[in-house]
Amino acid sequence: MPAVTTFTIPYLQVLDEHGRLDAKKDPRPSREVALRLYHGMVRAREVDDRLLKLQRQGRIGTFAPTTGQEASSCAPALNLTDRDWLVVSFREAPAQLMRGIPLFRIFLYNAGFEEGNEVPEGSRTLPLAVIVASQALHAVGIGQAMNLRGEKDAAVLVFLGDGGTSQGDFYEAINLAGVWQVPVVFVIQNNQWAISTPLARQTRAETLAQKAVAAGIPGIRVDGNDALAMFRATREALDRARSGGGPTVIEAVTYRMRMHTTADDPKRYRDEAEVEAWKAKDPIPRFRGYLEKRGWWDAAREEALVSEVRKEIDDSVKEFEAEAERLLREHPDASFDHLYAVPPAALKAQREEFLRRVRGEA
Ligand SMILES: Cc1ncc(C[n+]2csc(CCOP(=O)(O)OP(=O)(O)O)c2C)c(N)n1
Ligand SMILES: [Mg+2]
Repeated sequence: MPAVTTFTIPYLQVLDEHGRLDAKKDPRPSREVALRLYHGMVRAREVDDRLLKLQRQGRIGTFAPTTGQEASSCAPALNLTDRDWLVVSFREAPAQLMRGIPLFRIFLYNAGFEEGNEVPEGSRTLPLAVIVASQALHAVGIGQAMNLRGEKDAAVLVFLGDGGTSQGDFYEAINLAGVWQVPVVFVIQNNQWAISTPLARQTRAETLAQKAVAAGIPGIRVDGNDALAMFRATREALDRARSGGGPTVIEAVTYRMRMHTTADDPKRYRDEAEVEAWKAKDPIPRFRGYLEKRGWWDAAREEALVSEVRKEIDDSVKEFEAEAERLLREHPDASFDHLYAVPPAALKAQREEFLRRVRGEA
């Protein structure tokens, strides 16, 4: 039978696991841009380490670690202009930080304060979405609003997970993205796991990128632990989106090195040998090797960067704890606020009792 159609899914890798550069594919970022990217990745890793300690000390609530996913989160965000929109899920603190979300807000959010989800005035960044894949629809909505308003030279970058691609929201989003030709770049963080569900139980498809084919839009698979490949793929897709070329799906192949959230123990469902194997593909030392070969980095700079970032984190933790204390003092019953539009009597009574206890009256 003749084929009605055939398709291929390109794969982009610039720096392989051994740090070997494919010079023809090198996007050749300027020194300044490359160092900004590296700073963002190291900062995100240090923040993740601190979040885990704060959680273990009971100073924040549960959070979703990002270790291992720094290249696939930071590099796309680095390519955004102030006119572009950023739409994130719960595991994109590296992208949020790259975008300029103040660090203390990341801590505050993970300590359970909704104020942690506030974005700076005028920033085209959405509060993070916890409802898996819902944000893909929000991104397409923003993209279509841009189309209707005739807004040019701006794009939307949206992140979702491998598990998110099994949601109806994702298929609806990419389908309409194709029909409407919205300026949206979808980055699928294929970190191999959706809590305890491995990719093999998520889909029978060979790649997640090929899901774009059914929506009539370009799909590409990228080594998500290769900062240069992620930088190049997202830059090209965003440029195309901004110039009227429509949406793109980018599958970033990466790995969730830590637990799903701190409420979960991955040793119960995955083999530690798998985690060990992925350690060799760590995006940070791989990109550092590239910077060193270009003469842009060395041990002294590394030491200075790590101590600068740790100092910033110390200061931000103080800022977060002071802010949390103020919020609790001014509004201790905030957690009762948004449960119901019309609170049931029992909840009202609980709230009043809670407040009496806070005031030391009960
Ligand atoms: C609609 C919906 N269903 C279920 C959940 C509970 N949940 C939170 S994260 C998650 C798995 C997400 O996996 P993936 O999309 O691969 O993202 P990752 O956690 O790996 O970053 C689930 C099922 C949710 N938040 N939203
Ligand atoms: Mg996942």
